[in-house]
Amino acid sequence: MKLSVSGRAAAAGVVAAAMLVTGGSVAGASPTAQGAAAAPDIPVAGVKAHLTQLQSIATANGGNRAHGRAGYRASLDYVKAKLDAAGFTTTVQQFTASGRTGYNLIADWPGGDTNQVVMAGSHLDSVSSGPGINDNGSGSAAVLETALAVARAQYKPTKHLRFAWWGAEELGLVGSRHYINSLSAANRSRISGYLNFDMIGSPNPGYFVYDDDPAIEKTFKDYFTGIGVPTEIETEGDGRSDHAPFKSAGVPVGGLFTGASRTKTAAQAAKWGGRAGQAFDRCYHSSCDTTANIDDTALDRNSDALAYAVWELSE
Ligand code: DTR
Ligand code: CA
Ligand code: ZN
Ligand code: ZN
Repeated sequence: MKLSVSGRAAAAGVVAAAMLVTGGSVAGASPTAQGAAAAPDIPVAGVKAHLTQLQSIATANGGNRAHGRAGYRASLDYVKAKLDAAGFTTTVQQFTASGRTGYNLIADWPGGDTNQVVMAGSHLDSVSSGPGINDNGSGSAAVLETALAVARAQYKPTKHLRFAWWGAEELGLVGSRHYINSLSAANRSRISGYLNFDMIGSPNPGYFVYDDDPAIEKTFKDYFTGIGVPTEIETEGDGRSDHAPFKSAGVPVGGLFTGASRTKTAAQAAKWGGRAGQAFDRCYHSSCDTTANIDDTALDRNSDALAYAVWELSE
């Protein structure tokens, strides 16, 4: 069942009305050499403020934000309220998994060519054993803050921007698969790319770029080259996060990852810093995946890379 309520339209009691995007320049962005608008810096303090809220939600709801639990729905309501207030058209998509009701949150930025949809998404659910701040509050908060940056800039890209927060990823990519399977073939073909962000603030971080679509991979690698940070190809996750259902449907995909339970090598520590011989995230799927389980530099760099890619791929 789909409930479509837009922020402004909700205030007027009208469901899912498209909003007129007022004119005006793209504030807060400077043109690049090609004349296109450049992405603004994403304030890591803003991203961390969302993580603090998600931590509070978990603490108030049995210590987790898992599918089918109160903490998940409270997390979704928090993200949706921010997006409605910023002028997005939001849709809550409902599904059932393991006998419990799950929800995806989809947020469309009005305007742009809806035959060319650029999507950025992350799963919002945690495991039941902890608050899931790195996995995956980090991706969810970065996608949210980037969407809010689009609104702050009143960005008017050529392509249509859509942001998504998935339910029940930890049960096996259930929410994202429900979304892609619910689209008509025509609407699936309108998605020109899907960018996935699942664990992008690991406390002993690596900088991994998905190598699925070459153009998307290059976009991310160009960003990291520009800030002098070496990257590696992400090899742990084929099929292990929400980009997989999109890839299976023929949508070009990409994304970023800072590592989970695998161990950082000495060579990786030499180029990235951190602790060789230790896991990238020793609190993966554990109760210690709290706001203390985040590397701020990794979260900042990946949030800025996310915004860079959204601007570059949608102009
Ligand atoms: N499946 C994710 C964690 C994960 C493990 N490997 C990768 C690679 C790329 C993205 C995510 C992951 C989870 O536990 O949510
Ligand atoms: Ca930043
Ligand atoms: Zn997980
Ligand atoms: Zn995850």
